[in-house]
Amino acid sequence: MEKTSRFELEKWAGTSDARAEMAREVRAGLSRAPRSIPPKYFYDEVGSRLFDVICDLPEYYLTRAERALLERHAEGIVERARPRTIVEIGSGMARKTGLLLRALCARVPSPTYVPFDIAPEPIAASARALLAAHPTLRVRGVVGDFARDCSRLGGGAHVSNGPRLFAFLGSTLGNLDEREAPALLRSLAGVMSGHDRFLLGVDLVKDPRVLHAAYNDAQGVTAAFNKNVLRVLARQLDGELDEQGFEHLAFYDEERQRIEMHLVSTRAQVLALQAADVRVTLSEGERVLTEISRKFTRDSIEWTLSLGGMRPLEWIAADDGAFALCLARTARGDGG
Ligand code: AVJ
Repeated sequence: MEKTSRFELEKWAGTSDARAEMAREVRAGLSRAPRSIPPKYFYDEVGSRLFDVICDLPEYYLTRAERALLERHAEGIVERARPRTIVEIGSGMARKTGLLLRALCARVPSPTYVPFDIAPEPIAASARALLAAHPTLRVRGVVGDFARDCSRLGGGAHVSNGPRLFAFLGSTLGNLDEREAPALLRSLAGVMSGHDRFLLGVDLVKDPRVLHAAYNDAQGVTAAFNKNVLRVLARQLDGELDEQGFEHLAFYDEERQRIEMHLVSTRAQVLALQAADVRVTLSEGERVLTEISRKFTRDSIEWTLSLGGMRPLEWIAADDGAFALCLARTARGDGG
């Protein structure tokens, strides 16, 4: 009997530093104008569960649109990219990765999946299901912050004996602004060989009413998801925050081609987080930006990729133009 474990988990984010870093980031965001909270802190256990519910909402078309594209194209993508390993940036619950992994496992004898996420729980939970479904698969999870740790995917055992497909799905790129998105792509391009490929899933510019509805669902799940970040901060950073004192606000900015999600203070109040040394006075109606969710066109994504040192190879859009997958490679000339 072979005893080697098919599941390993490596932590690149030390838990004690993680809290200090959260305190620093939250303090910085809340003291700047406009005030903001980094969106990665939405995803505690409750937040991850709420996001799961969002993915199934009738208004939130993104997950279904991307899944439909992968159902149709995963095999072709894997056939052309020829990976031995799939690295998923911001893997979360890996809701749609199974489609790529099925194609991978059908092609290569010892396939590897590297889920990379800020939290260990979703990695472990999704790995269990994927390992059961794919008997030859090996999972080597990494807990880290993709905005900081991607360059480490270039080290040691991570440069495996074959091409890798880096997947960045779910339009998570949309959370990053015009400076952050190219910076992340550059850090990925820096660890990619000429044989590696990058698969990006992005939400597209469309009728503002459709976008508005996707972030203002009738059941109020998105509102609850937005407000939950207050509980995360209160718990992690020793604060007292009254959810009642805030309202959910999400709107589409047509000029900037992005959804902005805010928490609006319903009254004058002090937002105090002892462990982060935060004491901020919010006036009635004052907004705290909790997330941007950028919407792209083929042009704007190709421009973003080029700023990030990547060259687009293939554009696969849904027939109704709701969502797209883009396959790319590093713009450097080596190999591939
Ligand atoms: C996971 C960042 C892609 O921006 O649509 C869903 C998060 N926020 N509803 C998105 C989210 C509000 C989602 N991403």
